[in-house]
Amino acid sequence: MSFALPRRFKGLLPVFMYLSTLIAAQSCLNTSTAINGTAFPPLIEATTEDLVRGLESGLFTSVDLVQAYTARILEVNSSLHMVTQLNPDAISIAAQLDSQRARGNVFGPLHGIPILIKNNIATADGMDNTAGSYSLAGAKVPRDSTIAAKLRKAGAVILGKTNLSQWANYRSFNTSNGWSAIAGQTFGAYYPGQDPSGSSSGSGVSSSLGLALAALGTETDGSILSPSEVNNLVGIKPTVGLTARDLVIPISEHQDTIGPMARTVKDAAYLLAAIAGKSPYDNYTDAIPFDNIPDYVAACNFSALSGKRIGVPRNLLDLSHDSTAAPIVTAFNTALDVLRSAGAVIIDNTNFTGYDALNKGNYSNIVLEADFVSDLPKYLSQLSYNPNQVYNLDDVLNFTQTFPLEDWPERDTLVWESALELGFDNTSPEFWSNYTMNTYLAGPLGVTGALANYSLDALVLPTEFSPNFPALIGTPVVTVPLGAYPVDTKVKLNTFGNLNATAPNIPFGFSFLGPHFSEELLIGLAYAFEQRTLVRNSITPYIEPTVELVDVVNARLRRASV
Ligand SMILES: *[C@@H]1O[C@H](CO)[C@@H](O)[C@H](O)[C@H]1NC(C)=O
Ligand SMILES: *[C@@H]1O[C@H](CO)[C@@H](O)[C@H](O)[C@H]1NC(C)=O
Ligand SMILES: *[C@@H]1O[C@H](CO)[C@@H](O)[C@H](O)[C@H]1NC(C)=O
Ligand SMILES: *[C@@H]1O[C@H](CO)[C@@H](O)[C@H](O)[C@H]1NC(C)=O
Ligand SMILES: *[C@@H]1O[C@H](CO)[C@@H](O)[C@H](O)[C@H]1NC(C)=O
Ligand SMILES: *[C@@H]1O[C@H](CO)[C@@H](O)[C@H](O)[C@H]1NC(C)=O
Ligand SMILES: *[C@@H]1O[C@H](CO)[C@@H](O)[C@H](O)[C@H]1NC(C)=O
Ligand SMILES: *[C@@H]1O[C@H](CO)[C@@H](O)[C@H](O)[C@H]1NC(C)=O
Ligand SMILES: *[C@@H]1O[C@H](CO)[C@@H](O)[C@H](O)[C@H]1NC(C)=O
Ligand SMILES: *[C@@H]1O[C@H](CO)[C@@H](O)[C@H](O)[C@H]1NC(C)=O
Ligand SMILES: CC(=O)N[C@H]1CO[C@H](CO)[C@@H](O)[C@@H]1O
Ligand SMILES: CC(=O)N[C@H]1CO[C@H](CO)[C@@H](O)[C@@H]1O
Repeated sequence: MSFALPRRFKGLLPVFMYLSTLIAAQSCLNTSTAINGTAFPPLIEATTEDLVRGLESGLFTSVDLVQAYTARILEVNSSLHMVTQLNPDAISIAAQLDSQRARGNVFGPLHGIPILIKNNIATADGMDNTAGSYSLAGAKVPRDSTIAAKLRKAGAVILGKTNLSQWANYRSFNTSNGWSAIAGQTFGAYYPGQDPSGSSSGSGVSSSLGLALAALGTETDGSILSPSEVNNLVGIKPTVGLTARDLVIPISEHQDTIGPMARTVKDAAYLLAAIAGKSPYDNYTDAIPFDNIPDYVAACNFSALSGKRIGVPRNLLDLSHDSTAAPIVTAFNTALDVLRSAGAVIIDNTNFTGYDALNKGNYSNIVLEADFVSDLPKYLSQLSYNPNQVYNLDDVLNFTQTFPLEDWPERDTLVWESALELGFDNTSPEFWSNYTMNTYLAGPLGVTGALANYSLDALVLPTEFSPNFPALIGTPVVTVPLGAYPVDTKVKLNTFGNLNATAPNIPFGFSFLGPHFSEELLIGLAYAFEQRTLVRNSITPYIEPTVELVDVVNARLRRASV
């Protein structure tokens, strides 16, 4: 589920703006968004703790929140196409949660708080789960996915489904990030026509603009990290197995994972705490090594970087593949000083020795293709209603090539054709020899090897270069905003030719990598970095919704008084 297309073009000059943001961080005192005389931040900045405080003190209700976020979605949807579907039950769910709160029955910190989820995570309700394909329009699942069920159990309101790169970017060699047949082209909010990256494109755009508290994305190789980076967000790509994947449209059981995309590290931590854990429907979650999920929110500690040994796998910052990423590397190098001044020890050149062999080999393509051929039919076989009778990749391929709105052959289906030509699935010896090579090069000769050989706590990379090695072995990554392209950046198109892939003001990020199930550690490091830099607040979207909670609350009070 989720494969990020590489961004081929980059801008020209570095920018690293963390100093200027200390001023922007004051806007919690913004009086125009105060509610009944009580200060409240604009929704583009409101955190979990702000929302909890407002709900607890009766400043607003969960129904108010649903109405405010819905109004904001409708304000920008015709420009950005980031939300595929709104939950028709959201208001009644919020009303129920409000009355439960009134009776003292609060499920947790997310009680009554709206969250958007990517349109490949199934819910057994009035919403579709399509991965953006007409082949799955109207299809039904027998129950909620574990992830959706956990969100509901935590009291969150599932507000709607976000647009994505169709099939999580696993269909075509020549398409655009954030495009799906069902919901059209998603755009980023930091430049007109911005490539939103993918495949969790709509989740990234929605979370960044405050169209919900936060959103969930999915990742196979880069699909949380990359759209988090270009949409100015914190993204957590969890260890494969920390979050259950049942009833989530798959690419690869060995690489798929589900995680939060939020405006702050702490918000992302609250969301991860709600969705992490074992599930009888996904036995990869059996690998979770602890009985109780660690307290990810408590891990947000300003001193977390103190005394930590942090490695830089310098040979991955490979500008020969992507020379225009030079400005990102400059900003990254400057940011290493932030870690040093927070008490971390930086060990440079902790290189990943498997890098060249991995690039030359074809193991990762083969692993994903064989997994997809195996895992897609397992998902389809669980549908309780399958209106187009698609049961395997051949069926989906045929549907896509014969259904005009799928935009074939303009957007090709070569990824699938290549997978079908492979002629084996993930039970074959050929699969296992490729999987073994892949995980050896990315593990012992990559992430886990560097951690052990240099006695490191964690590794850091520009997010641009961070997804691939962790993707192949299923280890976690957390990305935090680092900067944005400067005003004089030359605008460059994506390869499909319909999006501005590099342009002024497009954000980029800084990634922390660690061993399997090290989310608690990485969240702490990311928080300590975020609190010292506060880059996000200094980068502003060119388009923003204007409805705030105060508008919804005042309208309600006016209605009540007539
Ligand atoms: C206060 O919030 C409003 C609405 O988000 C925004 O337009 C305005 O610029 C903010 N003012 C300050 C001083 O941040
Ligand atoms: C507004 O605030 C005042 C005092 O601060 C309080 O007495 C009143 O109940 C509040 N009104 C609403 C509708 O919450
Ligand atoms: C991309 O940016 C250029 C230059 O600012 C602008 O003219 C064009 O409209 C943008 N593309 C889209 C799809 O908005
Ligand atoms: C999960 O269960 C399947 C059979 O249902 C088995 O083939 C597979 O090895 C198990 N995987 C793990 C990681 O336990
Ligand atoms: C925060 O981290 C520091 C440094 O590791 C540690 O000494 C301190 O106890 C931590 N604080 C909390 C509240 O965990
Ligand atoms: C690590 O990689 C960098 C960049 O390719 C190179 O300059 C450096 O010599 C390498 N260091 C080691 C120890 O291999
Ligand atoms: C790599 O694998 C893909 C998919 O199986 C195939 O299309 C491609 O030709 C292979 N390339 C090489 C160099 O073997
Ligand atoms: C291919 O799809 C078309 C229309 O969607 C359908 O009529 C036809 O039977 C399908 N062919 C196969 C071989 O599945
Ligand atoms: C990988 O898969 C290919 C078939 O595409 C096979 O020829 C090869 O032996 C497999 N194993 C390795 C390690 O390349
Ligand atoms: C990709 O698609 C675009 C738009 O149809 C086309 O202009 C371009 O030539 C295609 N590129 C490749 C490499 O096929
Ligand atoms: C589905 C949906 O609600 N679409 C809305 C998108 O935004 C435009 C303009 O704001 C509305 O007219 C649509 O109804
Ligand atoms: C809810 C919403 O705004 N959905 C829109 C997503 O994008 C498609 C394609 O442009 C629109 O048709 C939907 O209305």
